[in-house]
Formats: sequence, C-alpha cells, structure tokens
Amino acid sequence: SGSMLLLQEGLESGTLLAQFEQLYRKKPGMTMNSARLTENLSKNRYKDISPYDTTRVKIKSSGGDYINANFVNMEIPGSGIVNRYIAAQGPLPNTCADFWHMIWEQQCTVVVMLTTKVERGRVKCHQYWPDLYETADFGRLQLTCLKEQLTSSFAFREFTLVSMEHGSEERHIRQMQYISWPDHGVPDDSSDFLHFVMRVRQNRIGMVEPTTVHCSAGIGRTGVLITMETAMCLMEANQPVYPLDIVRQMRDQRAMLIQTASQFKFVCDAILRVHNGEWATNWRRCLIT
Ligand code: PTR
Ligand code: PTR
Repeated sequence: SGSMLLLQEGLESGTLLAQFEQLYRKKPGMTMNSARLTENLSKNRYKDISPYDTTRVKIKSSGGDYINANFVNMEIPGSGIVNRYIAAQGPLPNTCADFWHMIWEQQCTVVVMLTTKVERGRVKCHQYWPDLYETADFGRLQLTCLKEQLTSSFAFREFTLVSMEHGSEERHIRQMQYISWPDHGVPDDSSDFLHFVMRVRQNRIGMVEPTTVHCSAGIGRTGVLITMETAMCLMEANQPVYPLDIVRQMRDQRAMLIQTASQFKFVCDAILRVHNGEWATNWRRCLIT
C-alpha cells in the first residue's frame, strides 16, 4: 500500500529518521506544573520526565492526587476503536501504593512492564508486586501473586487485587514483563518483540479499560510498544500507517514518547516486517480466536 511504500523509502533515504528528530518532544503550550510542586518532587523518578497537567492520571489518595502517569488514547480510524493506555514511570518505593490505587480506580486489568528492576547496576524500577504466593498491602488494597511464568525474555504474572473498601471486591490483574530490553536501547530481536506485542493485543481485545504500560521513565520503551500495537491495529483495519503521526499523537498526550532515533527505526522496521508478511503471516487469524 502507499503508506508502506513511503515508509520503506523514508527509511532507505534516511528522511524519516531526520523528520523524527525534528518532531517536538513536548507539545507546545502544554504545562507540567503539578510535577514541580514541592510535595510531588519525591514522586518523580527522573527530574526531566514529567506528565502534562491536562492528561495526567489523578488518584484519590490522602497524600495528594499526583502520580507520574498520563492517559494516552490512540484512535484507530475506520474501526471505531480507541485503544486506551496509561503510560507511567516505573514505581518508586514511595509511589507503589499510588500505582495500585491508580490501577484500581481506572479499572485496569493488564499491566505491561518493559524494564527490569536493575540494569547495569542502576535501579530502574521498584518491585511493586509481592513474590509468588505472597501478599502485600497497599493501604486498603491487598495484592496477592497467584502465578508466575518465566522465560528468558518475559515474565507473566497473575494477581488478585482486593479492595477492603468495596466489600472485599476482588479483581484479577495480569502483568506482562519484557525483561531483555535495556533502556535507551532496542530489543535484540524483533521476533521476540512482536510475539510480546501480540500477547498484549490478545489480552486487550474488546477491553475498554486502559492498559497500564510502564518502563523506567515511561517514555522510551513505552512509546515503542504503543506505536507497534497501534500500527498492528491500523493494519488489521486496513488503514494507512504513518509512524510519525503515531508519535505525534502520543506526544500530544505524554511528552517524549519514543526516546531515540534507533528506537523509532526499530519499530518502523518491525512494522514493515509485519506488513511484508516476513513475520507470522497468520498473525491476524491469531487475534480473532
Ligand atoms: N539522561 C542523561 C542526560 O540527559 O544527559 C544521560 C544519561 C544516559 C544518564 C544514560 C543515565 C543513563 O543511564 P541510565 O539511565 O541507565 O542510568
Ligand atoms: N534522565 C533520564 C535519561 O535521560 O537517561 C531519563 C530516562 C530514563 C529517559 C530512562 C528514558 C529512559 O528510558 P525508558 O523511558 O525506556 O525507561
């Protein structure tokens, strides 16, 4: 199709990456004042990564409504679908309870984690969940880890989240962790990455509640994942795929999504690979079952 030809030519000539570098990282006119309030400073993992005020997720908490997370809604024209995400930083020790309150209040049932706890000796994310068969309390919420399935690239965990405030209402939460993707980098292998995105897609089909996606800062790897899933949905709906438009649409809702040109190139190559049928020609069929 036309958009794929443009994508291929843009990649080959280098113009697409040049245009990516020219894109605004933060939408002009958007403010980030809540992040800078004194009482919120300790709730940010990185000084230079803040949520826009207008799209930030607000929590009901005695310690204030602030969390470093934004709603990111991605429309799929022609299909009537809007994929809803919450893009968030990796929780800090002092923001884990806020994180689970956000999950509860927004009725999330899928959490996608694209970082490990420690990379190259630096802490990237606090372990915000209990170990297998253990329970952790976050204020009025009680979280129990029921299942953990580990592979060399991924970890899949299942939890129950119980709210003592809502007559012990219990929900089932699924966490999908990509463990072999360093920050500022790209996955070693786009097949692994595409399998992971497919599993996320399968878990989300028909879901109206937002999916929470986080890495360490909640911009680089989170942006790559949302871009790939959006592109897959566009292809499923037989709509053109313009990756720069996807990035712009994301950055209008959370600043800086997709951090490096190599991450952008990686996702563009993966889109072409899927379109050209070089990866799982039957992927559409997998989704219908
Ligand atoms: N973010 C720093 C800057 O803006 O200059 C650069 C930087 C890059 C800092 C990598 C730390 C980095 O490594 P890590 O995120 O793994 O600590
Ligand atoms: N100040 C940090 C830096 O630039 O290195 C912030 C940062 C950290 C930005 C990690 C992006 C990072 O990657 P990701 O969003 O994929 O966790």
